[in-house]
Amino acid sequence: MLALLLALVWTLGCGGDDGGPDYMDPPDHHMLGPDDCDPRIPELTEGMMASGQQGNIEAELITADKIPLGWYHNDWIIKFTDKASGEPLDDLEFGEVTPWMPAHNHNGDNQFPDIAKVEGAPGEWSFEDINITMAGGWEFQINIDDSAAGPDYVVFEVCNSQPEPDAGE
Ligand SMILES: [Cu+2]
Repeated sequence: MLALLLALVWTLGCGGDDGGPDYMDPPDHHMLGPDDCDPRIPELTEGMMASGQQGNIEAELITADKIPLGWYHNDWIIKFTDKASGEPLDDLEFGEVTPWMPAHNHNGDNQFPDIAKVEGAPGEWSFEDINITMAGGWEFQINIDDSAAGPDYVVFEVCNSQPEPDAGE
């Protein structure tokens, strides 16, 4: 019964074609599973880099509690540096920060990670409870600003290729 309910919520929660790139759209929404990430979307790895779209800030995944990416709760530590100077960024301001599934245009059930500076680790920030609610391709979108480096928009593209855990797990 729970599985049926979840399937219903799932169906309602994920819209149809968003007009995005074709490879983002799985052929059948109900067939999402381990094989549905486009091969261009990488698995999560330590040391994975993401460059801000405005060229001001670089980000590196230092570590994560689940590698590869897993369902629901994920904790990451990311190091941010000024792309021009290479200096670690310890005084960042964060705008919207969210996991996002481009194929269906949804976030992780409106749950957003808790962000904190990692004490004693230059440029490193922790993101707790990144909520990954489906298998498939995800973005971790970070809107960010730094008084020296400038504003930027950093996106980590990652695949959730794991099978869904049983309810209650
Ligand atoms: Cu989805």
